[in-house]
Amino acid sequence: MMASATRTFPKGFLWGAATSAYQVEGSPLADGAGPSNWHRFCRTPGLVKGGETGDVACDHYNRWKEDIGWMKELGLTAYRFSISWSRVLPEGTGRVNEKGLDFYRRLVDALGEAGIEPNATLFHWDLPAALEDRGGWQNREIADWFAEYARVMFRALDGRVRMWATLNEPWVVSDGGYLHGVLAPGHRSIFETPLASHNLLRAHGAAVDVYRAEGKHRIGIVVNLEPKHPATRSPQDLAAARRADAYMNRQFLDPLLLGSYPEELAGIYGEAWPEFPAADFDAIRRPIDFVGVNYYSRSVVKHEPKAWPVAAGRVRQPGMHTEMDWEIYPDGLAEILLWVGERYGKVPLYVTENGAALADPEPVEGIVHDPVRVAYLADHLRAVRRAMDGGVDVRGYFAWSLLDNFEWSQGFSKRFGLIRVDYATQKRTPKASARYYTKVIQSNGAALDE
Ligand code: IFM
Repeated sequence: MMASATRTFPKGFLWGAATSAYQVEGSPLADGAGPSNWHRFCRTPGLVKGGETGDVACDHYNRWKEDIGWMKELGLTAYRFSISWSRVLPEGTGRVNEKGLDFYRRLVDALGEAGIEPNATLFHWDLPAALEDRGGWQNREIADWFAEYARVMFRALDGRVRMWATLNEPWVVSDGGYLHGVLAPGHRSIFETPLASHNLLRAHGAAVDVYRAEGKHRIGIVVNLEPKHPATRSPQDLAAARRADAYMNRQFLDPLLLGSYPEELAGIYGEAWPEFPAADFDAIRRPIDFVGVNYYSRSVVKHEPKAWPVAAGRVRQPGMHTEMDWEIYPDGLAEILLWVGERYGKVPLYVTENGAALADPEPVEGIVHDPVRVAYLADHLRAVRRAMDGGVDVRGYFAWSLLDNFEWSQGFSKRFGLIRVDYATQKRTPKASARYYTKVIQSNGAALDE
């Protein structure tokens, strides 16, 4: 029967968990590191809930050995983390800080010894402040700066890292950082937004080119996607859903994999939509080895002229929502993976983030009971399996997150971890979802049917 053939995942499917540098490491200026734009953002009153910062976070910079111990205990076969650009290049370009590099060398060596595949992301939102001062993602030179940084990292780690991602969620950087100003660098300019998106994409392409010259393994990019469902079948709502899809999902994947922007963007950005040099599109559309998909929810949208600039407003659904107020909608993960496969062809996919922020209770006898997260994990993994049954080439799944951590402008108020972190003591406590994930991993997915 079909079902029994698909009970377990393919041999070699990666079972991982993810984090990012600024969210877990702490010690942002240790050992000669330079400040990042997030270091500054957090120091601007009113921008981060409770005035919290990543100064300590999960203290992973000092506790990485213990954290690898937890990864082993969970049975992870892969770990996705990001590199802090300003630890390695304190001014963003030029001088290399060997002590910063050593941190990542030690980390990937220890992961190797633990039999855990490292998956490194070069840019997960923390830009060296020195580069912010030179215009950050507004400056076209950033493609060269990023390529220089990428070369340093490939030369240092490619022997041990066999899976690289250039950027994490470029849409969030441009939308949150340049349009709405809720993330670093905190700008609010529709004129800057398409330039930021475009330079992120150019930087990605430049790093892929360097990798082809220097690297031996695989490189891709991580995007966050969500199905955009029209609230009604009215032509206005259908058009709003298409605009929302173009803005969030296709704005990045189309140029990356098809070589052009979706036509809706010119209408969305209006007079802020620039004419980009034609040659840029070849530079962006470089062959990549995989796409990482971060999935958290869908959105149901209606025509809403006041919802600037896309004129697509979210219609909150009645079902369960996480503490981020994101609807829990596992079917959307299968839908979006199938959509990527249909629209963009046979590029291998990884689910590089998926998880839920929940109001977890205090630990009882060494465990945090989080039944909603257990169900979330199981339902989303079943959705991944359905997409695979439908022919999509998914090669791994990374839960967000290994640890409770710094949720950007929400500070430490949102807990996404499989492992609870008590921020006062830095004590780690596993949640029931971590124990459940171990069962899934050990059975290579069969436990999802129990
Ligand atoms: O914490 C973030 C992560 O940095 C990027 N993807 C979404 C997560 C939850 O908001």
